[in-house]
Amino acid sequence: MKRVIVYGDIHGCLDEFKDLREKIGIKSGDFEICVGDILNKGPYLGGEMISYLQDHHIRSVVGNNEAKAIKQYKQYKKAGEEYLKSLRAFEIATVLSLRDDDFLFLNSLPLFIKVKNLTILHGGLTPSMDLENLDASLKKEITLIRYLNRELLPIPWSDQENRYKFWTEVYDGREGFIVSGHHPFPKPKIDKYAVNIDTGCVYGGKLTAVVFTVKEDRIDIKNYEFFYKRAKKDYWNSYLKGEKK
Ligand SMILES: [Mn+2]
Repeated sequence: MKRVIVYGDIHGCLDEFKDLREKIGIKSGDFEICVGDILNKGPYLGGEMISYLQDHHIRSVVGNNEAKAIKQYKQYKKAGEEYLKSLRAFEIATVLSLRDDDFLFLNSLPLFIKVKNLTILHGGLTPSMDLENLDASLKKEITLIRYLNRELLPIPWSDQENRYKFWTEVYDGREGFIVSGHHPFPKPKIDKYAVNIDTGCVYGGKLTAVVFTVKEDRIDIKNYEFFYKRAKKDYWNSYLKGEKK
């Protein structure tokens, strides 16, 4: 392993993802990992995204959108067509694009991946969470955490008023240097022990990758490099306009 390359939230933006990989110049010996939310909201379907990752040996952690697709696929298999009526158009498209094999792939995605002194996860951590000993009830939280309140507890996305700090600002490095996604910022959010690389490609922003080099069996977390690919359009807002009609 010579380089570790981590990709931000792709959300079905496969064209941008391919372009970004080309820009980086992927070669054998590179270890590629996604921060999750590979599917939903964007132009390419879940099944297509999974095939691409598998064909290119790209790994991923689970994002909240994968967790949702897993749940919806299970329900669909149990209750049939009738269940789909309760879903939004993009969710139906995702569910119908999945084969049983894809479902198994989604189900196998880990909550986090540790590569030496580097950790990849989708959302975030609170100061009291221990990744190796997570209570079952907290597992979902890892994919959802963004801002914390004054007690350093996670708050829902909608609770703007009680936002005290973004979780990366209080993270102390105990789980290694973390690369995460889930909350889009205009550019990567860089803190002492973590970097968030969701730059909102599906919302017309850009897709970000961060590239680390491996030196003497350690990952050099002081000298990483970002690569970007601008989104061709604001896919999600185009979708929302169509949904309203
Ligand atoms: Mn997410």
